[in-house]
Amino acid sequence: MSEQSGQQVAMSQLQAQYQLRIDAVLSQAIARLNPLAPKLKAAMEYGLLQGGKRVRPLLVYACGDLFAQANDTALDAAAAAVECIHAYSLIHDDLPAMDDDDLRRGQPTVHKAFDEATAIIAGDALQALAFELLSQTNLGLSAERQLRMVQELAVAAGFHGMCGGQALDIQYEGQAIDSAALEQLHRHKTGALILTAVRLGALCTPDLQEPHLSSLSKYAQAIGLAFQVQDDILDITADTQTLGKTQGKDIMQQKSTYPALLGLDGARQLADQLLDQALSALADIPYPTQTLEAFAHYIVKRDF
Ligand code: GRG
Repeated sequence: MSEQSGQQVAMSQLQAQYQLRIDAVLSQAIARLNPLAPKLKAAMEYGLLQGGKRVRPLLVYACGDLFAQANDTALDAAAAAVECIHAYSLIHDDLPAMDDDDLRRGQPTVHKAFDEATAIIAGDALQALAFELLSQTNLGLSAERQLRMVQELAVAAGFHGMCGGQALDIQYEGQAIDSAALEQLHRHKTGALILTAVRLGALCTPDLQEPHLSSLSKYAQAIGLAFQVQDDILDITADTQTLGKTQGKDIMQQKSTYPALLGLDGARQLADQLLDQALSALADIPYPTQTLEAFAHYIVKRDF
């Protein structure tokens, strides 16, 4: 087996391990909800637990596991909180008022499987659940550290992060924008939550050193943008069944994308440059970063 395929096997085993771990944590969080509103609970469970690559929780775990003193209870809470925000964003993004999509993760979207009102409330409740999980008092971190984490997640999810990016996406629909505007959009819409996943994972280590957090943030910013560049490429090159969501949606909605701006080869080159940036940021960290390196490769080479 070549060194690279050996790394890929190790990476997929680790991914499977982290996926089982986050799925168990998320299932418990849903199971703990009382039966007051069974339809809402079912819609939350459907939006949260019906597949998904779990990229963001995997980043939380991989960053936490870099450091020997990472707190596992806090890592589970942070990973679950980030995934709840992500699941809420997908449910709302698929609504008729936004992307109006019928398919997500190979299944009917939440508003199709349930109804629009339930999908809106399920998204809202998942967002609240994220903060409920991250603000639990038994995580074993100092109150100051935990407050910092709650605040980072709030900023990443809100106006200065994902919601701001979503607003830009809607604003730019049908317009040709330049690469600076496209980058700004994606650094908010998808990049902010990926950055926060990495930072929260690292912040689960009580004596984390700020220079290490800063290098990890550079890594996260590079893979966050690379994730989106690859998403744009896959919207053209992959099929609906492989993607589990409607292929060609960007073109249909006249969205600016990296392949539209740079051509497919130009977009692939950009993804490779971002991969290099991510890898060089890791070089500054004096811990074994193989998992994060493999993860950066996966983000750029993934096919769904
Ligand atoms: C509704 C406030 C609000 C925000 C929505 C993230 C987002 C903002 C919309 C998603 C639209 C989209 C398709 C963005 C492209 C990149 C992306 C986030 C893809 C979906 O994430 P994956 O690939 O999904 O990690 P899975 O299903 O694997 O969890």
